[in-house]
Amino acid sequence: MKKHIAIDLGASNGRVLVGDLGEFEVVHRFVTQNDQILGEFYWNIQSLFAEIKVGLKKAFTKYGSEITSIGIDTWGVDYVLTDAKGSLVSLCYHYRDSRTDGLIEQVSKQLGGKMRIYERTGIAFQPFNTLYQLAAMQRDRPEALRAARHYLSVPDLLAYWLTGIMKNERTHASTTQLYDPMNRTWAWDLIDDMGFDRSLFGDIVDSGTVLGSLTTDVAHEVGASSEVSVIASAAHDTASAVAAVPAAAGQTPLYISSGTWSLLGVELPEPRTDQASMESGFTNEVAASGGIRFLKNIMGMWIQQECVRYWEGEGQEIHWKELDEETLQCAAYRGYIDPADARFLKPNTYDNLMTDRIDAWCREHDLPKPSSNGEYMVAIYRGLAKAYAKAISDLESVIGKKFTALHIIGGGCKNEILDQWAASETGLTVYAGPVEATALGNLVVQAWATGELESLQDGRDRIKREQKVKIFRP
Ligand code: LFR
Repeated sequence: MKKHIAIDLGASNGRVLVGDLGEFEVVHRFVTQNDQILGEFYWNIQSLFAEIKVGLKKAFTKYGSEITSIGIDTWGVDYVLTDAKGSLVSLCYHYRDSRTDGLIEQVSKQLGGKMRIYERTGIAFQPFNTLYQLAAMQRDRPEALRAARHYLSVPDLLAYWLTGIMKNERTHASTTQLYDPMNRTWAWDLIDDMGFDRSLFGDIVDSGTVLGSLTTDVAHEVGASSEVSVIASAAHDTASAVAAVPAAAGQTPLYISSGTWSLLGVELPEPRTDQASMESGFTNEVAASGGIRFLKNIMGMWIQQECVRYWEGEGQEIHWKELDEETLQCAAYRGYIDPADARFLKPNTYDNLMTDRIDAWCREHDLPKPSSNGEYMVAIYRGLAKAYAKAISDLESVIGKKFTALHIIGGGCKNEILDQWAASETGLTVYAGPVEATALGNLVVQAWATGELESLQDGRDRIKREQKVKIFRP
């Protein structure tokens, strides 16, 4: 099989991977840098582009002309606006920036209520959705919004910087809460009612669309041949991950794409925008296949990552293996948090640390507060396992289906404590793996686009055959 490059950017780190589904190699890993500048929270987008080029160079140095295409996926909802010539009109905000606080209520009123927004977009109400980010821009930086001519998601922008071609990829567009999954186009009525300029929103292309080749400059810089094409893979990372769930044809696998977030759900042929789906917090994002990822955002490894970042900042050396051992020794500690509590969404600040928020939650719920790193981890993992169980029972009642198995895919499935606790709390058999689901899904979409796979299911079949999965029983 031919080789493809998957550029896969998550909220904590990114990787550039070369592979052909059976075998792959991560040639470059890097931290996805962000910065807090004068109280606002941004992605360091140029450093991400620089790291991508480092990865491409390593890939082409090693695999040269075996490589036929490149695809990019990133986290959802974040974007930039450019002027007519493609320059950014503002920095690239991080979705955890506070400027959208309170905007769900305000925008919902302006647009005639939550039910209308949900019926038109199917997207669950998260303060970071692109809709609220653009509303904040309209309020705080109207001149910048007026200067803007193009909306590009983060992966659309990175593809543009590689090729000079601007398109809006569909799975990512669907995360904005300005996309209409029934008519498969932008939700023009909401865009009009918000007073956004329609011309900002460009052509939407399907996952698997060949965008074009690298610009001559980039090709030269990274040592690529001119035949390599850049493909809009499933540009939303979760859509890529779901494309790699190792499930057989005809199944409706229940999955958690586990990383900074835990995205729990199923695939459905059509969106579900009834009241029960809205009230239980389910979202309808577009899948690589064009179907619907009906899923719930559960705060995932983020809470743990912020605790560890704080401890490391205080000079503690954290080794994951030791932390896991300590966590297991603390399993008798009975505290836990509700990861859905909004207080856990934002990054540490010196006067509002994640560990303090966990203490406060336990205090308010008459639970003992954690007294060691291990107990903090217990509180987080137990809280996550309980949140998974609740989301699965909500899902079962909304779609009227019972599950017996749960696929946990992505980097978070390396956490075997959580895999086991998830099995025990949900009563389901957990299949953990593949770890690199997102990058593999990205490769699958490219192999499908270039005609090496007949269908996305063929990709899943190969992953099922060739990638390692660990089983955890309740
Ligand atoms: C996961 C993810 C989720 C999205 C969140 C914010 O990486 O893409 O699907 O809701 O990040 O963009």
